Amino acid sequence: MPYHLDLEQSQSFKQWADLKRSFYEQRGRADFINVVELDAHGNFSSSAHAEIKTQVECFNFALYRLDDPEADTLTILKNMGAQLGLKELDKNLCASEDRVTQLTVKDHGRANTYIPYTNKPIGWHTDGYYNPMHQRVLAFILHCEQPAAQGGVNQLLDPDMVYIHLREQNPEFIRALSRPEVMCIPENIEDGIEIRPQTCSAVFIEEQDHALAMRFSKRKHNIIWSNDTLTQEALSCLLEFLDSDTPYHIEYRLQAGEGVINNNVLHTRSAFTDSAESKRIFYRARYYNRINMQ
Ligand SMILES: O=C(O)CCC(=O)C(=O)O
Ligand SMILES: [Fe+2]
Repeated sequence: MPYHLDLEQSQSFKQWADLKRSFYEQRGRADFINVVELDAHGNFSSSAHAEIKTQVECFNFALYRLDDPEADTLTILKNMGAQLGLKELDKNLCASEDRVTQLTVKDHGRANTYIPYTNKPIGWHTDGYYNPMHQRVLAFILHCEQPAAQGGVNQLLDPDMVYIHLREQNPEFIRALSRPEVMCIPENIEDGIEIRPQTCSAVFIEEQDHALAMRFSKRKHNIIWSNDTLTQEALSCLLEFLDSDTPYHIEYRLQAGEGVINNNVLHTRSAFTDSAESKRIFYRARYYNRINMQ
């Protein structure tokens, strides 16, 4: 069976690349601000269900807005996760018991050494790029309970479009970045105790049903890349694409009650400033499976 991620199948790849581009041509960047409306509890109406399903199939993400949310955010996120076919939540080092992380500026404890808990910008990454392979983060929901007074804008980029760009530049870039040891994250040791073992992985990983997943971070600190010429060239090409502006780079500033449902797309966050009235409160729920809607 020919399929688009097989490097020997240039015809299937071309058809898929053209189809993906056509989705973005039909939608247009400006249209992404037309987010899917949900009720206060995050229940999907049948039209919202169909809309989210289509958008996730085309772009790997969908933006939503809750109508005047009242229930607590954890309950809403779990409700949405269930409707998206998302099951197992990721156990994060800093997540609370129920594995949904609240992201706010925290100024004490271990958390303050992790950039997400500061007001600093975060560069291009997919979530959980350091997780062990059996706990790959394949989807997450990022939800805004309250935006910052200023800044805190997210950019989103569908990994499929990154793959297409790299493969069109040089299919060998894909081969290099699909090697299972191309990117290594050293073990995490705190107070002499290993809290995470070293993990090596590919950047591009083929999941079930030929879905593409990506593990990546632009951070230089604590990532050891293969230093062969091909990998280094592929990385330069990837970084150049990420830092460029294409029709696939979607920028959005989430407002209170809004969020993004996604198959772990690449994303960034700009720096922000909190005020007493508007302290940025975001939630992040990570899952080990992809969005799966009937
Ligand atoms: O705060 C945000 O907008 C995004 C945070 C993020 O990407 C992360 O914590 O992985
Ligand atoms: Fe993230």
